[in-house]
Amino acid sequence: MSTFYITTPIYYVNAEPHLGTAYSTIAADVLARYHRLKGDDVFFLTGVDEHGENIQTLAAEKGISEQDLCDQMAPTFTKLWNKLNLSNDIFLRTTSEFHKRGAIKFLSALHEAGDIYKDKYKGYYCRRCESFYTNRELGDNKNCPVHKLPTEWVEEENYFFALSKYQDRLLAHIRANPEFIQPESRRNEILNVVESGLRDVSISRGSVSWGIPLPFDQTHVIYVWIEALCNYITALGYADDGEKYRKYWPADIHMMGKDITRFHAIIWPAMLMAIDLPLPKQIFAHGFLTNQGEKISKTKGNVIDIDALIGEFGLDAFRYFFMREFSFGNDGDYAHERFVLRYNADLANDLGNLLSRTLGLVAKNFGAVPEPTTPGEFDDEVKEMARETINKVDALMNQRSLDMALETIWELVRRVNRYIQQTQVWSLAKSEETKGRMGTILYNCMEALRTVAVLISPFMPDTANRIRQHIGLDESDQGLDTVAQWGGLPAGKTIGRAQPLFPRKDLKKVVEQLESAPEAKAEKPQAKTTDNLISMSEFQGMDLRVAEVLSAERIPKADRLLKLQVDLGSEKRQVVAGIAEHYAPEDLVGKQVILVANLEPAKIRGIESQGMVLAAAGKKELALATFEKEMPPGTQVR
Ligand code: ME8
Repeated sequence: MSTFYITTPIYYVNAEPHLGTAYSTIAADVLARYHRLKGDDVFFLTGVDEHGENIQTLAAEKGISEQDLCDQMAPTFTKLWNKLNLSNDIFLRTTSEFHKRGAIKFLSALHEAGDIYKDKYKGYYCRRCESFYTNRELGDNKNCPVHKLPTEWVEEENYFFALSKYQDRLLAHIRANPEFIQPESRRNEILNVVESGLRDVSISRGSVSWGIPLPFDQTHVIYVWIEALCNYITALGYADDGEKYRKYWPADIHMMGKDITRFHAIIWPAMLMAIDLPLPKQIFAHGFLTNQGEKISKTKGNVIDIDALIGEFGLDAFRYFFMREFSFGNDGDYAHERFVLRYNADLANDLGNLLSRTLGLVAKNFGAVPEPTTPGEFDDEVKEMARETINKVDALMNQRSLDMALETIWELVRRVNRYIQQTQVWSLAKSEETKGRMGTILYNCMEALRTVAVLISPFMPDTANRIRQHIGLDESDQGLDTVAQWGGLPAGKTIGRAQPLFPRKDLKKVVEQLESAPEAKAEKPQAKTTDNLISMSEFQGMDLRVAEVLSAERIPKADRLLKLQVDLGSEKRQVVAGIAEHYAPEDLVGKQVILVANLEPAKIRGIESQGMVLAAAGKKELALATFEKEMPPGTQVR
């Protein structure tokens, strides 16, 4: 039996899980379930990353111990993962003893390999990422490439891993194994980074106490990222060379978001090379889920209420939507409208109708699964397509094209609906002569539904079971091999009408309801938590100025936008602002507003915007921030 070991990132416990972290974990769950369906011996790891400076700072702010903070936060993950019906085999916490012992063993091995040395490090550091960045990565403004906030100059004595030594071997490995880093865009990005030269990386922190002490210098803790990467082997019992470790390592796939590819595709494999351990077979980095174009994250306060979505659509529709709607590997912008449209089209119409039409006709005319006695036109085409669908889905799952795998299953669903139309099966009940044909067509529809149920089970486990029950099967025994042969559905089982699997939704009503859900209502300033705190230097990084509006005009075909020309004293700027629903252009001329003057220029609807005006923005209302007395344009706002 083949083994299949799949992992997700271990998530930081400084914030609760959200749609983004759920997305990675559901995708991993789908692959884990798919491989179980194929009969593989699967091990699926997820967990939480509990050490490091961010946790230490947050615990201090809350006035509790770091361990208490972790103990409070870890269950918020397990609770959501249970709700999402995830089938992970382990939930790893990095504060657990087996992980600590494993990380210590790993660092000792690196040390013994002679690849660790002590040095002074100077560089730009982002505290949120807990990561140093090079000038090249930062660009001119020295802002962190992930958070877009200023980094700090830090000088510190640390231990280093001789990453540069592994540059050539790594390059050769990436080149020789096209599957190693996927998708292709990420592979090219990593190839570029490695080709342009690797620098050694720091692997310890002397200034942080919340971590695992370095085995060879107890005054330092292991840098949280290095320790976190070890989780992929510590979870298997690497500390004691356990049975699982010997069975499942190397991992078949490390699944993650594109933000953390470099750690996984460069540092982790190089460290494994250093101590002669096999490398993971694949690093797969999917895209970001965004909300109005901005990455969804707890610190940005733009999360989407998962409970409200599951309450409205049901868990399986939730899992389906996120795996189907966005091309896996690319970014995807969430909108409630997209969810309702996709739900109505694919689930209520295509799949829901197929089941209810088929079962309705069977229940009314036969009362039981009919015998397929009378073959006829289109039968072979449907059978052939069902068989091909199984193979195509397998290829797509191996390419991690999860959305396309679903699309392929839905092509079959739509084909069978067309088969019902083409054969006009409902009209065949008229005479005993045609009833044999009717039974055969309906049998084929049920048999196709049996195949569909197995194929969708990794994505929608409960729906798959419900379909199976409806067509007279029990929940067990649903491996891929059970649908390899057409005709496996036994005739004769009593069949009743189906309750609608996915009742249709009213677009307008549902969107309105979701927009008034508790998390959607929490406007950003109110959503402030301690995670949102920024340092004085981060605030000072913003250049706020008095700007006087010289002219304002509407932008054709953009109901919300106005184009403003503003006077900044020493210069004039053009700004695109989303305020057209609240201000008439003529009322703005002469108004003094606050401009974020050092924002990167952006193109909005093809028009360059050189800054941003500040406003209080509620759900329905909006008011520009102005001054209580006139000030010279260009004056700094502090
Ligand atoms: O980086 N869209 O933890 P983290 C899609 N502890 N995926 C998203 C997302 C979004 N908007 N937001 C987050 C860490 N993610 C480290 C990992 S692993 C050895 C250590 C997902 O809590 C995505 O998988 O910041 C991303 O890579 C991960 O959450 C980051 O989680």
